[in-house]
Amino acid sequence: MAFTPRVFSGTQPSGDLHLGNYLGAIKRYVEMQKTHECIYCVVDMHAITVWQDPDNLRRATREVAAAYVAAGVDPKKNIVFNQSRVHQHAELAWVFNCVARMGWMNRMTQWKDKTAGKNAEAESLGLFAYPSLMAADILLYKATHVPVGDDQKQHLELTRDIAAKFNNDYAPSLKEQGLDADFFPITAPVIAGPATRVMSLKDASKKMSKSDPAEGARILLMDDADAIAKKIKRATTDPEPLPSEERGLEGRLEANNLVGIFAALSETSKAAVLTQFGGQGWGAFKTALADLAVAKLAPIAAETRHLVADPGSIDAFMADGAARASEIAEQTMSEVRRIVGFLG
Ligand code: AQP
Repeated sequence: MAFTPRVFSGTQPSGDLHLGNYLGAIKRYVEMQKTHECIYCVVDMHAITVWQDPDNLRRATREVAAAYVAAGVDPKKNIVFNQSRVHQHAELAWVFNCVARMGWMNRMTQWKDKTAGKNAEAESLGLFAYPSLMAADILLYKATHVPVGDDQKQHLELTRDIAAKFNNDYAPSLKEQGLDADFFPITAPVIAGPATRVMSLKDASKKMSKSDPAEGARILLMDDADAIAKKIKRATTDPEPLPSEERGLEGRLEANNLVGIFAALSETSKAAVLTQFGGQGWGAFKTALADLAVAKLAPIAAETRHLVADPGSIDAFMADGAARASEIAEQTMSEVRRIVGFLG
């Protein structure tokens, strides 16, 4: 069966949004709405896989939704909502917990990275099962495309494995129910562009992340011009000037990261950035990068602030989005209940 092209993606309200979230995900959300039917979720159920203060979670959930809209997502044309309002996400995740295998989950590098050097036994069961809920988020809407950062690639592969195993395990039931053999699509990750993995400004071997204790490692979407300029100025670099060609970035993690950020923000390629800055020192490049980052991020921050000042309007568009999402979700879930043999 040919599936209607449909985009789904989500971001956790688990901390302040940073440049990696913007370039790897939110900017792509805006681009994809031009060509696709899109569903953009604030994945609050994922956020509580690690402890969240309830008041803070409410604030962050509204702020992430506001940032989507401030960045250019249209909540009327698309569906924008918070995950917990559509209970079918949890329901399908349970079915997928029974489809996915422990071995698959154990191989997830994000789980391994997040628990490395820690007492994994003390982590929540939710953190371990997170990729199964992510598969449910996507497949509930039979999404064909998921724009994400490179760090989510393995979770997308797991989503495909879960879809394939479900379709296979329940093949006789699908036939009996008169449903297509490929009930769930084999979803394609959309990971493209010069900044699919934005790295820490302090240690370019680590990805820029919300949970990094080093504040200077990430640029926040809500940082003011001063903070952005300071963080870029203090970003770790090597002593060499910028290379003139892309292959000169090989083995130069910091240079590769900053040039990638410049290219993504200016919607050009790394090669084009190097044509402009090749042979120059870091001073001029960092000043130009700071100016560019401020020019691109400041209007989004200002609009986000404007939107969060009226939480009622954010709640209203998310309630509307959830109502529209629920219709699709219930259609899928009512079929899933029949397929697996639940009565009622
Ligand atoms: N550094 C990054 N570069 C490119 N894309 C990134 N994303 C996250 N970090 C980068 C993408 O942003 C989207 C939302 O991510 P998320 O909030 O759902 O989860 P995350 O990957 O756990 O985000 P963080 O900020 O890195 O949080 P922690 O500190 O908890 O690990 C996703 O599409 C993600 O790929």
